[in-house]
Amino acid sequence: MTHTLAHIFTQQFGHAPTLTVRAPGRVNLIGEHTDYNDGFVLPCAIDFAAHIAIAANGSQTVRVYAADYAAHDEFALSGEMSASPQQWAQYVRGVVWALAEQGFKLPEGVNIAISGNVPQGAGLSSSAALEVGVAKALQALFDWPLNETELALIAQRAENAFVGCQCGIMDQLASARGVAGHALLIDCRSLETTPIPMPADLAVLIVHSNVQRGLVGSEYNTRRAQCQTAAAYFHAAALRDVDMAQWQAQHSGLDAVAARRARYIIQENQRTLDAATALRQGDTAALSRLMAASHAGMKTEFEITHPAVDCLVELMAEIIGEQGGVRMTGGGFGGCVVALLPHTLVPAVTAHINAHYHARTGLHETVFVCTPQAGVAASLVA
Ligand code: GAF
Repeated sequence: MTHTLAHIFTQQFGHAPTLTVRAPGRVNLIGEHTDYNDGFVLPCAIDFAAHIAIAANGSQTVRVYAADYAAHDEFALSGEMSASPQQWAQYVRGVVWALAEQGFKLPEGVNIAISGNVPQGAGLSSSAALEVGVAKALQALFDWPLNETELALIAQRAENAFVGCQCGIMDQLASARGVAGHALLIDCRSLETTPIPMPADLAVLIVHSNVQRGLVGSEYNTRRAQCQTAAAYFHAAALRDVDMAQWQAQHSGLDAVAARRARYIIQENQRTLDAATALRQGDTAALSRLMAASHAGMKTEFEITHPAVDCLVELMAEIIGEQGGVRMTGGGFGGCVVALLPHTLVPAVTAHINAHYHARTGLHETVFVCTPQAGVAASLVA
């Protein structure tokens, strides 16, 4: 992909790129909507990625070519950064804006070509991959002293303040700091990441419901506001600081919806820590219970699933049983389901979905088997 993109870059701009970057998407195994509550998440970077090719251009203009859309964007380095009507371009502009805000102003214009294969609107972080990829490309090109965690924070700032989605830090950190063959337990308060080896006998199966979802303009920001209301009610900095004993003792004065949302977050945080332990120990029965409880919580307490996604989870659980776990992954309201299961069960699970999912929902699933990948990396073009 990067080889082809380097070629496309040369065709577009009339010179070769200086370097290329690969920034992966992610799948979250458990710990949903816990990141912006300062809690814990357990994602891994996946085989799908955003690819960036870049070179300085000696002008005061940034020129961007999105190969997948055959679309262009162009903006000047001077003056206020304006919004683009093209959504993909917003991510690039947002990162350039967020870097400048942190004191990393581009010393000259750049030419950028981008391409990617992270399924969009699927809950696999195509936008975070693009943001982290652009941030890494600029950092590597200008040799700025920014580490992977700092790049992730800049990418998140772009998404929060420029694109307008109040996302947490999980997606950007997973893309920036993924470790091949491992899931990452992330403490979203300290930003400490602990790699947990994926047991060799377990496959990471991702099934897209093909219910499209969009984070911007979705209920995502509403959930975040409800969690903030609940944390303030409990006099806590974040819901991470509230435990079930406090919830039991004090929730009765809280609005019933916010109380449900808070209970889900408190329990999901604990499930995530427990799942990290279970993964370390290869305890698939525990993973099975924790992922099932996580899905049930997302369905009835946090109310972010979708009937077609619930149907997929039920179908997959029928075959997987206690040999692995299955749940919706990502922001919710559609998108993908993730399962951890023995490699040997993958054909039976996919056959079962194939036999029943379309009949029950009118939708066709898309199945991906992924292996946990390393995070973002830049390579000089020879
Ligand atoms: C989206 C957000 F971008 C993440 O920060 C996270 O909150 C996730 O939804 C839900 O766990 O991917």
